[in-house]
This record gives sequence, structure tokens and C-alpha cells, in this order.
Amino acid sequence: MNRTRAVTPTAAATVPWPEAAARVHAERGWWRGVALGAEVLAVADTRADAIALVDGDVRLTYRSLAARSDALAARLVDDLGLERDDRIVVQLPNCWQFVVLTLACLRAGIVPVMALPAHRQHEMNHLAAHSEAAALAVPSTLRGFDHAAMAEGLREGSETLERVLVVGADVRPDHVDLTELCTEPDDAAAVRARWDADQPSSRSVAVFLLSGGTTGLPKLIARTHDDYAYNARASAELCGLDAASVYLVSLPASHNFPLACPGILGTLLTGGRVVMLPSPEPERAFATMAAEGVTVTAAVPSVAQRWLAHAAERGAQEIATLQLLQVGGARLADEVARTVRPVLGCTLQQVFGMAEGLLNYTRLDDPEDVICTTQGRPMSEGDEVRVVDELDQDLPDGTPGALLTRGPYTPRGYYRADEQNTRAFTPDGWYRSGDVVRRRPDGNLVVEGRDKDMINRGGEKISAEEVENLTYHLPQVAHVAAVAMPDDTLGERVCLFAVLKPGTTLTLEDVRQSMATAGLAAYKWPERLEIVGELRTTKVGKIDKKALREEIAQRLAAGQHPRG
Ligand code: OOB
Repeated sequence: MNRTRAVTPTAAATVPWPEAAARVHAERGWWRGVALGAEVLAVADTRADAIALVDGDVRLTYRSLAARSDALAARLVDDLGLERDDRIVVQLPNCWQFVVLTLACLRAGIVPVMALPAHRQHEMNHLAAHSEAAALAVPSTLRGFDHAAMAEGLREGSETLERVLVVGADVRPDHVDLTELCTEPDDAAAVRARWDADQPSSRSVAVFLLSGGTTGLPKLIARTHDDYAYNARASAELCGLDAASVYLVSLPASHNFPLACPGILGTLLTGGRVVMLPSPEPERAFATMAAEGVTVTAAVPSVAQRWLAHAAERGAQEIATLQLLQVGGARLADEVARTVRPVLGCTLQQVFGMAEGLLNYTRLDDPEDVICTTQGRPMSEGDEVRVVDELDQDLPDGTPGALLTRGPYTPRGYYRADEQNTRAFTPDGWYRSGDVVRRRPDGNLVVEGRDKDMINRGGEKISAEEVENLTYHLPQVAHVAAVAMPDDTLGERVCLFAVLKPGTTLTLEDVRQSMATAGLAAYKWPERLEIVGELRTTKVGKIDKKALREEIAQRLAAGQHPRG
């Protein structure tokens, strides 16, 4: 390809594990020194005729999935000019092409940046720029939005983006039809041999995940082949997956939870079957679980609640094959947890995880009390967890404090983010999760809250700073604070407190319109605006977000209308 600009090698901007830690991870067998794509293909060889992937009418055997992935890897390089270590921002809905593309990237050592379908110009532009991506993969249109047009706009404004890959009908001549590139090759053995002989290093970056976000723009988390393979493989083992497992993906596939906890990759590493569904809407999710004999799936609490309501009304016959429902991404209320087995007839597993690494799971054979009232305990013997006070002093079990963690699948820093890393990681490599937890004497963690400036809207993470920064673009705004307000269905939504400049007015619609214009993903737009005379501050003069959260919670409880 005719490169207009040299880009940073991923290794140059990735914080590695210290060599001593890496050695332990390898000695303990957590890191296998094998590229993740090769590990999947080794399983595929033993399950060649079994169905690996289902998306509507499309059913791919392991043989076909492997051949298509290797062929796509070759086409990305030979036909499109992509090179090892190039980045590609992947913004696809849950479709079979997502899986083929991800595996192709793992085989060729091209690094997917896992964007969400809900992202818009604001996020996509940042992801492409920060990763210095050479390509984008998008649907042509999705839910009425023209992703291909957005992608073209991004390419025009970018120095690195060369290729736009599109899934869907009517692909423009200057874009690449990804589905066509995913066809089976004439000579599967040849492409297989090519990538077997030319594998990316297991220590290199396999995928970029997005951080839940506390800063102005989303950060990138570089997950290596070694660590991400372990993440998926150990999760699959803990969840009891095997070749008979059928895993339904209805959360956005690019999120760590459905991608590798154990998700798509963990299922493929055990020879099971992955079923892709574009949304968790109960009617279709239940029908799909019935048709495909789904045995395991993942949901965020708000989705689990919709499924519970659906089953309470219509019965759970359709999901009779479902053995395990994983719920995570946000706090599941104990009362709701207790209804899962009686109403859905399956085992509940609580998952408290993060794209940054650490995964906590309740175990399948835990007592009902542990499953329903805790968020589980670390997956790996290699996970280190500390619960500390403001001075980073360890707290005794039972006392809530900030969760710090290190381990074999928790990277030691964000990608290209030296300044943020000094805040988010301790000098000896502990990740400050921003979660406030209590550890029980049995080792299980209970999530009590958080000390990070993030709003968790039904599992979708929103950085208060990102919302505030965009609000400051409005000429009427003098001061602003975005905080979480409680919500029955989603847990939290964004409430904006604003102080206006004298003589001006502002409506919620004005704010949302400006965010639409700025190209911010819609799930981040504020859903309530409170105009106030001043923002309460703490003793040290910082905006007192805790007081604002309490204030809006009280106003909602009292049924009061927004001020302004
Ligand atoms: C998952 O990953 P992220 O990166 O979208 O968000 C991580 C944050 C955690 O730090 C915590 O604040 C919150 O989401 N969270 C939970 C939770 N699970 C995640 N808060 C309370 N209870 C839970 N069960 O959300 C994620 C990644 C892998 C697996 C599952 C979830």
C-alpha cells in the first residue's frame, strides 16, 4: 500500500509485563506461547465437520470457518495491502463476518480495535486516530444510520485510513465488500500452511479493547495473544464449556464479555457452537435459544430483567436447553438474582469483569447465597487483588475499599497513554479499577460502588468527563457536571447539572442536539437537565458529585420535575 505516513509499531506504545512476571505466567502454563488464531485452529482441526458458527441461515463448520479466516487474512494482505501490526477499527453488528474477520486478524497479526456499533464520528474518529488505523470495517447501514457514509467521512479526514470494508448490500465501488472477501479459498491447505508458517508472536498485541472510560476519550487496552487466549480458555474451563456447548451472542460482540469471557473465543477454543444474534430483544432471543438449543449465554442486568419478565409472562419452555446465564457488566440486584433459577430454570453466574483484565466469577457449584449476593471471585490463581483505603493501605475483609489488581491477563498500562497511566496504575503495576468492593472471608467480592467518574447505563460505560467536555462547547454553559441518576430499568442514566451564563437559557433538547451534531454515541446523551445557580463543591473546591448524585436521587424519589 502507498503509505502516506509512518505509524507507531504497537509494541513501541504498549506497556509490557515485567519479564519476571511473564516468566511466571509461562511457567505456570497460563501463557502458552501460541498465537490465539493458531490455538483456535488447533481445536478446529479436531472438530472439522461440527458447526462452529450460526448467523440466521448461515451455518459454518469449523473447517469452513478456519478456511475462510485464513483466506481473508491472505486477502487483507495481498489484495488490500494491509500489513502485520496494522490496526483496523472493527464496528460490526453481531454477524458471522465479525467472527471471520476477528480470526483473520489474529492469524495475520493485524490488530482489530473493537468499536461498538453505537459509536459515532466522535468516538470512531478518536479510535482511528489514536490507533493510527489503516482500515475500518462497518455495516453499510444499521438501525437507520449510514455507517458507510460515516466511514468515508472518517477516511477523508484521516492520514492513515486507507481502506473501508463494508458488510451489507450496495457496497460503493471505492469500498471493499467484506462478505466477498470471506468466501472459502480454492486452496484451503495452502492458505493454512502460509499462516501456520508465519504466525504473529504470542507476546504481540492481539486485540485492542476499549476501556469503560473515565477520561475525555476512550482509552485502548492492548491485549496480547498470550493473555487473551488465557482469558478465554480459563473462562471456558471455569464455565464448564465443552464441545456440546452452544453459546448465544446477543450483547455487542466486540465487548470483552461476549468476546472472551468465555464468549465467542472461549466457545471456539472448546469446540462448541457460537450463535450470533443482532440484539437481546426477548422474543427473538428466546426463539433463537429454542431453535439452536442454546446452553449458555451472557446478559447485562437490564437484559436479564427483560428476559425474566418475558419468561414470567410466557413461560420458559423455549429456553429449556439453557443451563447457564451469565450476568455482569453492572451490579445485579440480589432480589433479581434470586429469581433467575425459579423463573428461567437455569444456573446464574455473576460476572464482575473489566476490559482491563481481571474477571471475577461465581462458580457453577457455589451455594445459592454466594451466587445471588456476591459478584464472585477472581478467575485465576495468578490474579492478585487488594482492597485499599485512600492512602493505598490494605483494608481487612468486610470493609469496603478501592479494588486494585494485577495478574496474568491484566495489562500494566493503557496504549499510548503515559499520562493517564500514572493515575490508573500504581508504580508497581497495580491497576486501579475505580470500583469499591468488599471482600468476604470466603474470598467472594461484593461490588459496593465506585470511586471513578463514570456512569454505568445498563452496562454501557459513560465517562462523565467526555459528556462534560462536549457540553462546554455550548455558549450558554458556565459550569457543568454529569452524574449518574438512579433508574429502575437501566440502573443508571446520565443527569446533567448546569450553571448558565447570565441571561441565557438551555433545554435538554439543546444539549442532546449539540451532542448529536458532535457525533457522540446516543447512549451517552444526558437524559435529564437540572439548571442550578451553582454547583456544590467539596472542602477542597472540587465539584461534589456525591452530593449531586444524592440530590438528583432525592428529587426523582419525590417525583420533582427538572429545574430550568
Ligand atoms: C465489563 O467490562 P467493562 O470494561 O465494560 O466495564 C468494567 C466495569 C467495572 O470496573 C465495574 O465498574 C463494572 O464495569 N462492572 C460491574 C460488574 N461487572 C462490571 N459492576 C458491578 N457488578 C458487576 N457484575 O463490564 C465486563 C467485562 C468482562 C466480563 C463482564 C463484564
